[in-house]
Amino acid sequence: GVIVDVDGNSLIDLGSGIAVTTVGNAHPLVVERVQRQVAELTHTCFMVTPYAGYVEVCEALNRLTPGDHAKKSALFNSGAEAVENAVKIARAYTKRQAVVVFDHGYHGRTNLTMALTAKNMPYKQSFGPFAPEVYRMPMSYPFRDGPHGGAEVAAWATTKMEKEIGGANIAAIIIEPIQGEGGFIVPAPGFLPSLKAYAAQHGIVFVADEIQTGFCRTGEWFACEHEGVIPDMITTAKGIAGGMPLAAVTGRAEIMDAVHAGGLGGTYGGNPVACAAALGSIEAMETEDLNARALAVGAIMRERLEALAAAHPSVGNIRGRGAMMAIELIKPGTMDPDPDLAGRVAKAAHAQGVVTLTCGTYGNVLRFLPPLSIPDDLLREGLDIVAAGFDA
Ligand code: PLZ
Repeated sequence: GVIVDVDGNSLIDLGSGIAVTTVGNAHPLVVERVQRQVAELTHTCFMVTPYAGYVEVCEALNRLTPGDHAKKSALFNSGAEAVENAVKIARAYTKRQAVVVFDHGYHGRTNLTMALTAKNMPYKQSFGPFAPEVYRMPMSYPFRDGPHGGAEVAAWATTKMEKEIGGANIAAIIIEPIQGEGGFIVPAPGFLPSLKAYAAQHGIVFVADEIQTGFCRTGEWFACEHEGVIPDMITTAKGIAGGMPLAAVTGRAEIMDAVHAGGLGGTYGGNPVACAAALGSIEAMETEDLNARALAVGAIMRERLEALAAAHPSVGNIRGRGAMMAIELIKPGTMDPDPDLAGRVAKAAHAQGVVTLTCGTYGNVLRFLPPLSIPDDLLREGLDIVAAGFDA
């Protein structure tokens, strides 16, 4: 929970390296497995000479992801690479090309994932042209939508899909169950299940991008479980491996098997050391019941953030689930975003020893995603320092 910088300053970590160190930095179970693995074997390409660690991570993913259908997994190096591969697999399976994404969505910085990502600056500006056959639909954003239910907003999106693309041409619908970089936007209840139902009706692969929300962050293994949604495919990364680079695509076996042999891969994907770290992280999550811990961390954050909102009308909205909480800042009495205030508070908190992250399409959201190993008193201290930043 504490980062010490080169000058010896201690910083309370409320960002986890962008949702990565969920089990904490250098968790003993991760360190022990990584050290053992690195002394034994650092690399052999899985496509040439397979090894047990890769298979064990895939088995864990198939077991932990929602749904009891037959599943298969493939491992990659980064979240963006996992999302790219999810698109490749969905296209091969459906023999269709169109990919649907949403306003405020974030899926990575490679060429295809830039196209999937909504926000121009800083992710896309000057970097085009972007990949074709990507269609962006309205997202349920309760704070800014007004009083529209999830099913109603989903109907706007599915009608637009039907009219502008045609359901029979859509390979995949890709959505973050809670949007990350886009502003920790939790869609209204019913939005995700309605999209999933539309996908099922039209033979579209429903892909949950759980790269930021996954692995106990929200108090469930995966955020789509809060609404009982079972995705056809799920992308994971970040929290999966306690800080080592690893990502995965897990999907229905018949979808994953649609790709020809040799069609997916890469030199390093599922590197043995990263797999050892993942097995250690997953063991920590299971033995320490980190889903329960995420809910406890979330309750502390919500209480502190509610007190903050009561004192500061610039806090327009508190939202999130479990240990993934955010506040959206506005100019009091309006709905106008206040990115300047978000930046100033983040800077003040940093100067006083707390790492926070900003996010949001309008840059006006402060997000809190501490490591789940953070002690309660340190978390409270960190949030008090953030509150002092508002007072200042
Ligand atoms: N999908 C939902 O959150 C990564 C990146 C921040 P990579 N988000 C943090 C930045 O400024 O680059 C992310 C995500 C979701 C995909 C990705 C991409 O994962 O491992 O960064 O490629």
